Amino acid sequence: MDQSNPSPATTPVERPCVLMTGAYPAWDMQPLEAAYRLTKLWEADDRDAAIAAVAPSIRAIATRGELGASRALMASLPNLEIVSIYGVGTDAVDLACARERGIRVTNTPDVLTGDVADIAIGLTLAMLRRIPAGDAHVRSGAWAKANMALVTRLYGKKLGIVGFGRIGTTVARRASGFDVDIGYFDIAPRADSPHRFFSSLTELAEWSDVLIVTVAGGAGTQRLIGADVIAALGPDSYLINVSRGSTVDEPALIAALEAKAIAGAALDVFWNEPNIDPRWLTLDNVLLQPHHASGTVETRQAMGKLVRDNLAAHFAGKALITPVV
Ligand code: 8YV
Repeated sequence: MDQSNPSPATTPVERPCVLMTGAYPAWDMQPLEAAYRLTKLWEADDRDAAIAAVAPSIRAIATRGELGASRALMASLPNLEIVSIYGVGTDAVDLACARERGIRVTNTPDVLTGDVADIAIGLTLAMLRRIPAGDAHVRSGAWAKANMALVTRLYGKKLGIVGFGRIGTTVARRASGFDVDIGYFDIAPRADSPHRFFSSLTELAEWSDVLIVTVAGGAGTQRLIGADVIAALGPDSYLINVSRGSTVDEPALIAALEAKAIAGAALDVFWNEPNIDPRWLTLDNVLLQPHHASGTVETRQAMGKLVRDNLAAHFAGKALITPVV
């Protein structure tokens, strides 16, 4: 057989160029390396120079929820076709810019809902029952000298949920097993929910012993949990945030915690992550997590697969699996 003219099937196909804003786990990086030519921004000493060197060839951005893709980044990539987010939040991607340019955007909804709801419940229990303080009490040897101070119970309490979408409704389902009263705030009541709807966030905060924030981040929810809502919670109530740091007025929350104007706050998300306000570290009535609500092996594997499947669908000319734009 004549080998001089390889058949089209054996002609190497040029791998599309993908810009990655941040690292994914090794189990994603390997298949991504195999399918695409990757530019890894986190490895670049000079980020702008690294982008400029490959800009015309980049057809996709693979990003993470908190890293997103700004208008400036997209503007520097003239042949960008798709932004695929490893995360459900789209707030860090300039969706208006994507729409203007016909750039597709995908995210990873559903696969992380259960984990985020789990951490909301976990943070609530850990905060009210002071589980980290109990651990410290045992480790420090303080237990031999005195019993730990008494804490407060979860069951029987009033639990308010801000944002009653996928994550909020799943938190409600989880919380139902803890014998709590559940209320929620959203733009409209949900006909399929037995729980009490509040059209006023301040009224929900006044009613709640624990207020769990699950609402999506973005311009529309920026500082939604403001000084008024925090004041309405009062000195015996707790705030739990698993949404975005941007949804809470941080200076107002820190001031309320310092003054013991609310009982405590458990937070997975912050402004300026991961370089958070140092005042958080000085407070004894907070429980801090490193934006890790979706950080289980199972969920991160599912998120990575969904990013890869969306990119593969796009480059195969097929329908996107979880399109945002
Ligand atoms: C992830 C998130 O922590 O889903 C989101 O919007 O912020 C998180 O699940 C993040 O995207 C992983 O980097």
